[in-house]
Amino acid sequence: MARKHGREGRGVVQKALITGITGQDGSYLAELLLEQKYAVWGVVRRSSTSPMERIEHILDRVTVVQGDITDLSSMIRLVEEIQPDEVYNLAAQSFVPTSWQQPILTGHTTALGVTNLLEAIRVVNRKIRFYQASSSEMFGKVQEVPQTERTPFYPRSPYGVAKLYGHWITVNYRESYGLHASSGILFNHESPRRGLEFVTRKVSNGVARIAMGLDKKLKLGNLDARRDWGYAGDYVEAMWRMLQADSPGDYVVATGKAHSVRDLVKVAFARVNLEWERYVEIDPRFVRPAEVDYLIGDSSLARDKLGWEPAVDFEGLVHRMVDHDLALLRSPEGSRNDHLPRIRPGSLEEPPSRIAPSRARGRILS
Ligand code: NAP
Ligand code: G4F
Repeated sequence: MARKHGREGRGVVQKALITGITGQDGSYLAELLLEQKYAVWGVVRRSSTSPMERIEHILDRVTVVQGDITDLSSMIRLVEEIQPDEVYNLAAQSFVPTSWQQPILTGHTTALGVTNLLEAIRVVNRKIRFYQASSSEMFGKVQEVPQTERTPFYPRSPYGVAKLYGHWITVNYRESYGLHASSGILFNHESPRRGLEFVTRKVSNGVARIAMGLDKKLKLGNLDARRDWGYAGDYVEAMWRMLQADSPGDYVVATGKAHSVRDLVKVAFARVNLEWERYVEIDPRFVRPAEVDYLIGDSSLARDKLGWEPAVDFEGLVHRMVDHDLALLRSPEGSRNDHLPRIRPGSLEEPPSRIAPSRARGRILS
């Protein structure tokens, strides 16, 4: 049975530690926990530029602490100092194409990083509740439609393989040490805060730029891939609910509806009354070495046991994102700076796939 509210109602302020607080999900989760009257700490890694864009509006209400998920000593230090009631591990190298370019870094961060945090909890206080951000990418070449908690995994990228390690080590620490450690197998979830390299935001931003006359074309990869896309604001609530349940578990979190990248493009261009066929071009640089063709989740368990359900549907999500990017470009900052926001050719969204060796040589595939 899920607790409906944090323990603040019982006179004790709950303490939460979030890794990945500067990311899309971290920012929404921090907002949710603040609403629930938690004291929130967020782990931020040292950088020469500020990564605080998504949490600037709540910086006065969260405590930012320095650490890196790949560094066990900083994880132990933070857990020891803060003594959180709940730890949410959202930190990861989360962009699938980058995982082919930096497979070892992806393994250190997205896989072994999970063990660092679990070790910190095991050593410091086994009563701390733990959430692991697992992923539908673990289903990869899907063995069953729709995917449930019992569907066998078949990852198709170094990222998917790393997430699978993170998933199983969470299950293992639960079973080995009795930790309240839960794994949310979340399907794709998006928002206006999504990174520009992911396809939904690339499309919403591209459509807004074309509607404003700033770009002429939008270059994409595989339009046939299908995803079960939901809204990030809805999905962080499922994370929280998992840690309020009496016992830990694994939960698929999904809308149960799949759409193709082509559908996404159609809905996004229709929002600004443009015909997508005139603007979209296929660019083989964005086709992946191994694709995940079709993800669709069955979240019956999360609905039954956690009382969770999504509120925003696919069209609502795409409209929200396109409207946001249009407003951003029309804002004083956007109209002054043609560079805002824009994905530059040769930027991190390009996978190394299908690039002929002669072209790849001498290029920085960052
Ligand atoms: P995101 O926007 O890419 O955020 C990733 C976060 O991890 C950022 O705050 C990043 O910090 C931090 N990070 C990366 N490497 C780190 C390190 N070595 N030490 C500490 N922090 C580090 O990802 P998201 O979309 O919010 O997703 C959150 C989590 O859910 C990720 O684990 C992702 O793999 C997983 N997930 C996401 C989805 C989805 O559809 N969004 C679906 C399933 C699972 P910087 O700001 O410094 O880069
Ligand atoms: O938006 P994407 O890059 O997301 P992807 O690979 O599904 O991964 C996201 O969801 C996972 C959950 O399943 C998370 F675990 C992961 O961290 C991340 O948040 O690509 C979605 C689909 C792919 O099939 C891709 O091939 O869109 C296709 N696509 C087509 N053209 C493109 C493009 N993707 C990107 N990024 N850029 C394109 O130009």
